[in-house]
Amino acid sequence: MRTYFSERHRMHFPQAELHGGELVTPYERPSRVEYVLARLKERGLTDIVDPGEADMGPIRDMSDPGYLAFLESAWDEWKAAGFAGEIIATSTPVRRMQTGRPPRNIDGKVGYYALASETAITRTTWEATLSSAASAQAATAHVISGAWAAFALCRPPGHHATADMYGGYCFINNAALAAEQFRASGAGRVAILDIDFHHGNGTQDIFYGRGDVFFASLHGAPEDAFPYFLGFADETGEGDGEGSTANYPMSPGTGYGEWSGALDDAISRIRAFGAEALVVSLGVDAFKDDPISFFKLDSPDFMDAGRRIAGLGLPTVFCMEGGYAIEAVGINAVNVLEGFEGA
Ligand code: OKP
Ligand code: ZN
Repeated sequence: MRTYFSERHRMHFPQAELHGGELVTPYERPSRVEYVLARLKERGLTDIVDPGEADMGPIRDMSDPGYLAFLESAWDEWKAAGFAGEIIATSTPVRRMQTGRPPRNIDGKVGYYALASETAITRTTWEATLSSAASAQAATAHVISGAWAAFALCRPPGHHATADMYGGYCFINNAALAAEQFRASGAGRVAILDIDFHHGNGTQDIFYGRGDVFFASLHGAPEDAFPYFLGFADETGEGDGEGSTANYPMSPGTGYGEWSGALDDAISRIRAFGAEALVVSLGVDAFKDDPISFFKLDSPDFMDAGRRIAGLGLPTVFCMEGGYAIEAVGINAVNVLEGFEGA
């Protein structure tokens, strides 16, 4: 399986994440990718290709224009306002404050477009974000042109990003771009399987009203886990999308027995849906030693999960999402790919 990966991911490396009232080195850091690359090479998966430039057309089609303009100019506006630090959201429109009017003031605009404030933006975040999207696009193009599967080693991740919000370390939704690209290439129905520990609220939101893209997510229950406000089992889609969303929220301490049962159920839902192509949001933060998560998967479990996913028999793009037990991220992510390939 070929990997698409851009060196430009390093251009997103904020100094700080707001965590527990402290500014700490972000969990989502460039070295995560180094561990994945090292493991790919160790396992002989050395077909690693630079994706080139992102195709802006599909990104514009998927995004709110004001949101894209914000991401492109946020840093310059932040500096022009005289702020010395990285961009961090402070005031967000919650409950009865939502008039849908983005402020002119950059501090206000940051809050308007943020869904969480842990994620900082720097001068070069946007360039790294586009390189991540480019990897998803190139991997999908590779599968559309006949490869059975491809791995987009995306960084920053994407599954929390909506058409008009960033946060949870995500800015542009790479998995959603891949799914739309499959649709545009002629696949009538596409499925997205999100095995990251966190609910893929952004992906869900983008496809919630659509019947052509099925979204399934296995994640920590919202009562206990970020993003806290979405990912309940009774979120099943709306309108044309009714029945095309499947959420599997699970409790602290969940191990592979229960998790793999949910995976099998999601897989059978995807089969019944009649998907012609698959996008996997490949987070490996369900791992037992992940510092910000609470499932108990072990490294061999990821290989078994890859095997089960391969049972769908679908052309597949894997998009890297989370995983913060840094030294195990490579083993766990590549285990999914090897389980898939060996199936
Ligand atoms: C992104 B992905 C620690 C909690 C921060 C954000 C988690 C984002 C996870 N400060 N909450 O889904 O792996
Ligand atoms: Zn995650």
